[in-house]
Amino acid sequence: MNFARAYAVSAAALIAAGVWLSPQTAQAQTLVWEDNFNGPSIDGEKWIYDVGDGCQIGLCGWGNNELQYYTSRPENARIENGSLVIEARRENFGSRGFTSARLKTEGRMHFKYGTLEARIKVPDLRNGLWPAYWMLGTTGNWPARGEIDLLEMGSAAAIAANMTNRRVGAAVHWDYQGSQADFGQDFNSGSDLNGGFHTYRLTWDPQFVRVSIDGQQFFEFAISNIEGASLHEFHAPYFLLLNLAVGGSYTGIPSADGITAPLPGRMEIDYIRLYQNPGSSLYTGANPPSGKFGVFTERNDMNARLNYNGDANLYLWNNLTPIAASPFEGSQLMAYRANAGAWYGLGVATDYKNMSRFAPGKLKFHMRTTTPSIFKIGISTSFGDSWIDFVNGGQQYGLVRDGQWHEVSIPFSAFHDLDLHAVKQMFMLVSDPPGSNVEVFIDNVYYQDL
Ligand SMILES: [Ca+2]
Ligand SMILES: [Ca+2]
Repeated sequence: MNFARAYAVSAAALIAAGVWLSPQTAQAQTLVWEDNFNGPSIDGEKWIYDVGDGCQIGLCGWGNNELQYYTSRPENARIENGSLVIEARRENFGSRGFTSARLKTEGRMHFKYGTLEARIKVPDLRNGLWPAYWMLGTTGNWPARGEIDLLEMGSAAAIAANMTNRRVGAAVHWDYQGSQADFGQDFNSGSDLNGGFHTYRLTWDPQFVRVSIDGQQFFEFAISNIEGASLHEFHAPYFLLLNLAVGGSYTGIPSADGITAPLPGRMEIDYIRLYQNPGSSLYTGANPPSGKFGVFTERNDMNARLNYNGDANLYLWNNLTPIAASPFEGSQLMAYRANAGAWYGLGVATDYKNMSRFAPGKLKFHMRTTTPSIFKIGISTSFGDSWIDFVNGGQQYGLVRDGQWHEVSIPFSAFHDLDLHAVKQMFMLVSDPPGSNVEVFIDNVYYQDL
């Protein structure tokens, strides 16, 4: 109610200032991205999975004590009758008693500002199912990356109020002076929301984040006080997530015997459509590079390369001291000493890069070292980290540990679970603690597409 009054005041002020935006203006937004889920299978150009129970990234239960194991199997996520189906099942899998799926557009579709409309059907949630249609910021650590929840159902409070299938929550989470800040509002429907499709709309502009169901707005959050309320998170790009969790802190159900919802339970998404105005931002990984892509090289035969004055950074993570040495080519190289007894590592981080055209090709670099220790070379993507182990005496991909420069050439097909559509760290090196001090030199790092 207070929001209705506030809205009337601001509308009057806008009219007085002569900047009232007519509904026609709002409708003039352009459709810039959509998935109608009408194809034969889930579109890997638009979606990637989070797989597992979260423990593999140190976040068991995905930070919420969720009970399910997320898979990328069709049992848990598939296209059916023109909808994306996410199915939660009762089955033992990877030490968990339930399976489900979580899909995201990370590295495939990021946007800032716009109108996002989705048509979604939730299953009978009673009790313990937790469907979520939400967004995370593309940069930084939670909560400083920002989170916008557009649909969550099955909360402990809704269960207690006997509103499990009728209450929808929307919320935002951000960082305020180093602490987590939250704001949420609910919609209580007069009838059950499961069993039928409903339309959820986000309208996001530099002033407000608003969410409606079937045209009825129930969430509004003012974001224009960027400095005062520390709201930078809501003026940066986000990606989408869809999942159907089982149990967990939101539901207040911490163990399998509390899950009484009929299973399998299916969350269905008919479509998601994004409309934007000029000046909004959209990333879809369009026009990906090919040929040779320079990661750390000065050679002039690259088709494109990282810009270390732009979005690329070389990070020394641990136990690496720069030393003077001659490069393999050009004027720069990675040249470091690592002390005995401690792990060492470095990484080249960038904004997301669509490197999918390099899938049939190779990661190439020159390396010079005498270390007998085990080290690994990795790439970090929206699907996680992927590593190739270099064990002395094992597969060396061209490296000889004789203190001379050698070209190392690793087929991308040798990396497991590599999501080249969304690369975040293009080159990583990590070593077990060496037995004695070592020197490591790397230069001429690039991706080649065949
Ligand atoms: Ca559809
Ligand atoms: Ca160089």
